[in-house]
This record gives sequence, C-alpha cells and structure tokens, in this order.
Amino acid sequence: DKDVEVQQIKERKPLSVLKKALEEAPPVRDFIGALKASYNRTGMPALIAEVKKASPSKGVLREDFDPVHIAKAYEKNGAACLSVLTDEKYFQGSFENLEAIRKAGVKCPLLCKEFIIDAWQIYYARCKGADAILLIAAVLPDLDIKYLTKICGMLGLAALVEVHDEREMDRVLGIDGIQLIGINNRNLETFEVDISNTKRLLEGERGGIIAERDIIVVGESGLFTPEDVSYVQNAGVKAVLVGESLIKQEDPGKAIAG
Ligand code: IGP
Repeated sequence: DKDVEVQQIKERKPLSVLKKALEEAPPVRDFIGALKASYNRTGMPALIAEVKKASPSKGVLREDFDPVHIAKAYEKNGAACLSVLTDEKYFQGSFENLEAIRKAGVKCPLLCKEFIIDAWQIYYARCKGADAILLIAAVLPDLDIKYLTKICGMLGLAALVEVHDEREMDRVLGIDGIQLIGINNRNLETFEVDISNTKRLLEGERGGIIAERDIIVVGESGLFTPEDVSYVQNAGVKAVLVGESLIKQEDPGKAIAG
C-alpha cells in the first residue's frame, strides 16, 4: 500500500502545471455563503447532499449510480451545496465525477470529499472545480490545519474542518479564522454512528465560542429522518451533510423535497 501511495505522488503533475491549469479553472463559488443563505431563507439546516457511490462499511449503495444525474436531482430539489466523493479506494469516487458535475452546469457549490493532507491536493481539487475541501482533524496536526486553511484562503476555497470528539473540537477552536466545522457522528475506527455526538460537542462553553465567532457547524453522517435533522438543529447546527439516506432512495432528489 505504501508503494501505491509513493507511486501516486510520483505521478503528480508539477505544481507549475497545476498553477497554469488554475487560471483556466471555473470560478470559485461561495460555499459558506450558500449555506447561510439557505439557512436564513428556510430556518432549517442547509443541506449538503452527498454524491456517494459506496462506503467502506456498507459497500455499493446504488447500482445505477450516475453522479451527474444525482447532482442535478439534488440541486433541483433544494440542496444548498453538494459533497462529491473523489476518493477511489474506499468510496469508489473520482475527480472525474467532480469535474463532470461542475462541467454539467450544476450551480450548487461543490465540496471535494477527499482525504487531503497536503497543498498539492488542494490545488488539484480547485483545478477540477471544487469550491470547498475537507480537512480531517483526526489525521492533521494543528500546524497542518493552519497551513492548509491558509492555502484555501489564497485560492478562495472554503475549508470544512471535521472533528469527531471533544479533543479535536478544542484543537480546532484553538485555531484562528476557522469558519466551518463539521461534526462527524461516525466513528472512523468502528464505523458506528451516534447523532448525540453532535449535541455533546456543542454543549456548554464550546457552543458559546462557536456562536460568538459565527462559525457554521455541519452535522455529518447517520442522518436518516426529519427527526434526526431536528435533533441536530436543536443541538445548534446550521447545516447537515447527508449521503446514504438520500442515495438509497429511488429518486434521490425527491427524498429532499419530502
Ligand atoms: C455522509 P452518511 O451517513 O449520510 O452517508 O454520511 C458523510 O457525512 C460521510 O460520507 C463522511 C465522510 C467523511 C466520508 C463524513 N466524513 C470523511 C469520507 C471522509
């Protein structure tokens, strides 16, 4: 596996080539602005609908998976933003999917769902049309989070910084300028989901700091019913990230409207 990773890095295009490609990349749209506008308009958490073919815990979620079709259906039915899995190994996603959705004229800002650990990947995501990227606090030292969010700022991208416990939340709240935090209800080691995770991490002093700084919190994973969404809304989130429960519906777009 290590060899494969080294090989992938060797196959990277030089940064000079990427920076040229950046000039031709489609303009960045305001991911956080779209979440806020949706929340303010509806009084409900803004929906980030995830274009997700498979997951490591559940395998393939949908046999007739067509990323562009699903993205358009999500948009038509009121998603504020989309999340597009690009990771191939665990989620059977691709950067081609991200690029295709962007090129198909979908107007919802796009989150590139990739395991990002270095600056090159951020440039690459931007070249493929991303408006936001994911940073997972569990695998990134504070200095890396600071550095990578700075790169995002330079490129105009939003950074969704994901946490799943109090320790990670406190680390992230210790970093200046963080605007968007995702609370993952799925434990990435055991794959167990527990939506009370979102509530626990927003209680007390932490909730106060988040409100004061006007940070948008996204409730992530394991949301299936309108009750689940109300539950995390009451906990303090202004946005939710939903994959599996939408993808598995016969008409993934309709599931939002209903
Ligand atoms: C969506 P769900 O349970 O609705 O399909 O979850 C999203 O939260 C999940 O795919 C996710 C994820 C991640 C995937 C959250 N954090 C990090 C890959 C990497």
